[in-house]
Amino acid sequence: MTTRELLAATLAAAVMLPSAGMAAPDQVRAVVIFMAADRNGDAVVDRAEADGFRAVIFDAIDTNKDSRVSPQEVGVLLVPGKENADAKEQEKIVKKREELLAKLGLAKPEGVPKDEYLDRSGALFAAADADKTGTVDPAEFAVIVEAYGALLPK
Ligand SMILES: [Ca+2]
Ligand SMILES: [Ca+2]
Repeated sequence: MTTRELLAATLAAAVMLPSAGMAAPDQVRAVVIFMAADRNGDAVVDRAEADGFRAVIFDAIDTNKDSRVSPQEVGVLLVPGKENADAKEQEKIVKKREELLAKLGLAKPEGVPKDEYLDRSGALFAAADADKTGTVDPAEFAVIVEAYGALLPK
């Protein structure tokens, strides 16, 4: 799985926010993302791994490498453009992007800088680490993927 594919999967998971009766493919996706984040393979994600993972995701989103992720950069990942889209279709795509960006907290026109995206305070990690062990296990991670996927990515 390439970073780009992983990113698309993560974002997709993020926008599916807490849905009742998570389908099997989503659970598989959560596991795949977990395995990618768990660099040393000890079956838990520690803070350094979580930060590293977010940095990888950030770099993949930041296609123009200006150290900010703009609504445009995220938008095309969330809702790919269509070739030969008529005005009405184009409007739909734009609307859908705006909706999802707002949901993910990435709608700021000036973009989100890397330090903000990386969550230096570790608030997201702390929230994910429900049992306060300092590590995130697959069950805790699944909650993040389900609820905050983009914040992993943010
Ligand atoms: Ca680990
Ligand atoms: Ca950028």
